[in-house]
Amino acid sequence: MSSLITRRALVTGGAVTAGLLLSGCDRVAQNPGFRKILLSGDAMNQGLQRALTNRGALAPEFRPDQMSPRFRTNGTANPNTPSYNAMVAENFAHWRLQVGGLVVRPLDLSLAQLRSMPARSQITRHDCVEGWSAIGKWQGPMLGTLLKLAGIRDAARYIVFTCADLYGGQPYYESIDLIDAFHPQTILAWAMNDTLLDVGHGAPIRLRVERQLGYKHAKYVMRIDAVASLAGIGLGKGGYWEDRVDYDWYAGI
Ligand SMILES: Nc1nc2c(c(=O)[nH]1)N[C@H]1C(S)=C(S)[C@@H](COP(=O)(O)O)O[C@H]1N2
Ligand SMILES: [Mo]
Repeated sequence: MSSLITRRALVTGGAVTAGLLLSGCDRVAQNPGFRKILLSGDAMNQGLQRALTNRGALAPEFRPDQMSPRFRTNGTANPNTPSYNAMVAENFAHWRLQVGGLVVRPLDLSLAQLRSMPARSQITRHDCVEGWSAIGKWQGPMLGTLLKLAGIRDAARYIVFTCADLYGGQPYYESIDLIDAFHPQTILAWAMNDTLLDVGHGAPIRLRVERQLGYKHAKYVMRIDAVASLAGIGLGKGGYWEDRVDYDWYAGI
């Protein structure tokens, strides 16, 4: 089924659309029906979505004194597989990050290499759909820096993250488009709150994609692939929760 926005959908959603054009995207983003049409991955009308939302805007950043005293963990708090446990035991000395798919120069990076790259540091608010938020500080290279090193091919449209934790035997996975991939606040964090990222929060690296909801922030990232389509990834909706419980692929906030 195509979810492209039809003239009829625009007309019947006219009141919402008119308000949106006058007052920015917030109201429409809160309208569940409209979100569903707009935000469901490959099939969405990206041109319209971009026209309606300012994808380049920065997420709010906070002061150190605003950081949450406690930042809970959610989802997997420890992948606890034999291979992950072995990597923890040696402080990730032999952990490697693969960057591949539709790239000119596939990368195979050690944690030391990632930590030696220019890093961005940001204090941001994490919002989980389950109804909690926390403000934390994250540090790591911009994903865009890695993607430029690897050289994205013209056919690439999405960046897919494959994680070390398994759900029913399959790794957790997530994906974002190239706008978010090259957004300046999209980083591969190896530090949280000024200490090395711990196991609970995604050691040794986790994605921060600050304009989106918590489930997009893949922890325990092992592989990053540039792909032309989400059709071949998992069940095709671009992420573990998108495939399982129909969360929006575009979880912009
Ligand atoms: N690999 C992996 N990444 C994940 C999850 C997970 O279960 N596995 N849970 C997601 C959800 S729903 C949230 S809210 C955040 C939680 O991050 P935190 O544990 O650092 O609070 O991680 C996201 N990334
Ligand atoms: Mo979440």
